[in-house]
Amino acid sequence: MENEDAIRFFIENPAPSTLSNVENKVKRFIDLQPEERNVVLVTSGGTLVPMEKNMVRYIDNFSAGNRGAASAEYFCKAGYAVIFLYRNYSLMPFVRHFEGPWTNLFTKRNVGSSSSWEIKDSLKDMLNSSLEDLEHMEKRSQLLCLPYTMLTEYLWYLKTIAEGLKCLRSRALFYLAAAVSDFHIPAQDMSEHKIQSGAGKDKLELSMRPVPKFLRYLVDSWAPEALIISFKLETDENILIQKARAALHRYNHQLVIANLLTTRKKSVAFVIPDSVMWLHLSEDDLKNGIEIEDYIVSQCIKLHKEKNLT
Ligand code: PAZ
Repeated sequence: MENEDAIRFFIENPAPSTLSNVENKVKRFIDLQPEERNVVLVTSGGTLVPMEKNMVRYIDNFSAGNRGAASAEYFCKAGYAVIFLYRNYSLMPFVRHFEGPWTNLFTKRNVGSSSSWEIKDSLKDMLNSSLEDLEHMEKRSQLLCLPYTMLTEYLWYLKTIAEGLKCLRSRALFYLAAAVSDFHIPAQDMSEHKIQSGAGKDKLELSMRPVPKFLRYLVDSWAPEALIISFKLETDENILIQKARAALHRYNHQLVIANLLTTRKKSVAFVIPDSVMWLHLSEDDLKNGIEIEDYIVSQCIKLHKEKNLT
């Protein structure tokens, strides 16, 4: 039944025209990897669900993309090759500290009677080392960045990347930090044109359908030998662990990392079938600029090694 849901979803939402380009890039990237290098897919950012076919309005999932971008960096630094599937214009590895209003990066310098804009002195070293790191990772074929916007693009790309990574068997790791919509408006129910307001309309009623649970297909058939780590975001702490456990039980993968919206940057819980381990940044960590993704990624790599030893 669930399998039929997924097949129907892909029939009703045909592949984006960019899919073969993504497929080729992924294949080339995997071919370039040395035998001993592990490969991780890091997903990041929120998916967008259109309300109209000629889209004016949409429903978005919250995510700035910091978790994904920071984690991708730590995986690269630990020697992994990273496929970074990210929401277009969300944060990106190595240059994530320079996002935001770009005019903030520059200062005006007066030289004699003329003036010119230059990068602020305080940012020069950081910019230099970030761009060096990025260049280094790209030269070593350790980073492939693939943008998506729509939920349908995300799901098609996820499937295609998983199929590409299948040949790596247990060397592949999936680190699913993107915030993926649970609901969508099926194409056949979607308004062709901009939904109209006007006289007599005092409310807008939308009917959305659940998105098939693709994690099941990833675990069962797209990437059965890979280590699969998903994230669970909640806003109510009373249900967080229970929901993470339910996901683990339902999809039968290896780890759910649970976090609350308000504390996600300093606390996460690692939920595995028979235990829960909380990871909190200490006051010292925070003072020293340690990021929680540094610890999360180390734990995930440890788990990947352990899985491949057994
Ligand atoms: O992108 P960000 O750093 O602002 O937030 C990260 C996060 C909360 C989106 C991520 O840790 C997460 O929980 N992703 C899964 C969300 C979900 O339950 O669908």
